[in-house]
Amino acid sequence: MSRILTVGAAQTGPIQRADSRSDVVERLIALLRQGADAGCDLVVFPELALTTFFPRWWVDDRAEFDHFFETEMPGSDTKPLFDEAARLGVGFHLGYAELTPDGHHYNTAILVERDGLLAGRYRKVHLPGHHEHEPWREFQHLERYYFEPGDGFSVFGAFGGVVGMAICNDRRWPETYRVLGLQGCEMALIGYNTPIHYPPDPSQDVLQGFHNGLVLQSGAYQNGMWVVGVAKAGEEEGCLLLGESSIVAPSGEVRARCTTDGDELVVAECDLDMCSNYKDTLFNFGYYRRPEVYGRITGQTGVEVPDDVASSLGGDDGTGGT
Ligand code: CDT
Repeated sequence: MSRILTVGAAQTGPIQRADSRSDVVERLIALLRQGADAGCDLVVFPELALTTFFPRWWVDDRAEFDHFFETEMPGSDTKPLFDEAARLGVGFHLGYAELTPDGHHYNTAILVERDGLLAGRYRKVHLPGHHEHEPWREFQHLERYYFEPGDGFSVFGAFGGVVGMAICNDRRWPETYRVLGLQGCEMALIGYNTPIHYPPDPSQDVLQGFHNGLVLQSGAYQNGMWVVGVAKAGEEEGCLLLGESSIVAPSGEVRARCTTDGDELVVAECDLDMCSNYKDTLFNFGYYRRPEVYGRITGQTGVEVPDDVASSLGGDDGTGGT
C-alpha cells in the first residue's frame, strides 16, 4: 500500500495583538481549503497559531495574559476549523497556548486526523528565552515565564505512519529528533515563531534563515524522517519573524519552501517509505549506535570540561556563558 502523504506547510503572516481569534481562525480555514484543493491529507500550522507571540511582553501578573490561552480544544472559536477540516477530510496540526483545567500553562501542539479525531498532543520541552523582565531587550522572549515545560517526545500512529511533534526551539536540539527517531518517527511536525533579531548576540541575526535550514535538514537526514517546519512570519507588533517554512525529505533535501512573509501554503508529496532508505542503511540505529558511550547525553546538562583539560587551559575552564 502506498504511503505517500500530501502535506501542506501552512505558514501564516503576522498576527497582531488586536486580531480576534475568529479572524485568525478564518485565515487558517482559508489555508486549509487551499490545502484541500491541492489534495493535502495533512495541513501543518505554526506554533501559537491563534494569537500574536505574546511572550514578547512582560506583565507583572501572568494571569493578565491568560486570555491568550485556550482552556478547551476545540473551543467555540476553534470549532469551525475542526468542523471544516472534518468536512474536507483533511487532517491538521495546530500550535496554541494551553491552559489546563488544573491551572497549568503549556506551549502545545495537537495533531488531528482526517476524521476530525485527536491523534496526539505535544507540550514544548525546550523553552527558550528568559524568565525575568529584561528591559534592555528590544522585545522580551519570556517563554520561561509564561509556560511550564512538557514532559517528553512521543510519536503517534496517524496518517498511515509514525508521526511526531516538536515546537520551535526544540528544532535546534538534536536530542529532539533523535528521541523521536528512536521511536520510529517518520515525520516530525514543527511550528515556529523565530524573531530575526536575537538580542543576546545580534551577530546571529543574518544567519537565522541559514540556521533554520541547517537544523531542519540535519534533523531529517540524521534520523531518516520527513520534517515539516512551519513559521508564523513577517512583522508582528514591530518584531520581524522568519518565514522560510519548509518541507524536508529524509535525504535532507528541501522539497518545498515558502518564499513570502505572509499566509502561504506550500505542498509536497511525502513518501513515508523513503524513510527506510536511511533508517535501514547509514542510520540503522540498532546496528550502528553505541549508547554505552553516550551516557553524558542524559547524565548531564551543562558542559563539564575534564579536570586535566581544564588545568591545561591555565584556570579558565572554557565554560563561560554569554
Ligand atoms: N518560539 C521560539 O522557540 N523561538 C526561538 C527563539 C530563540 S531566541 C530566544 C527559536 O528557537 O526560534
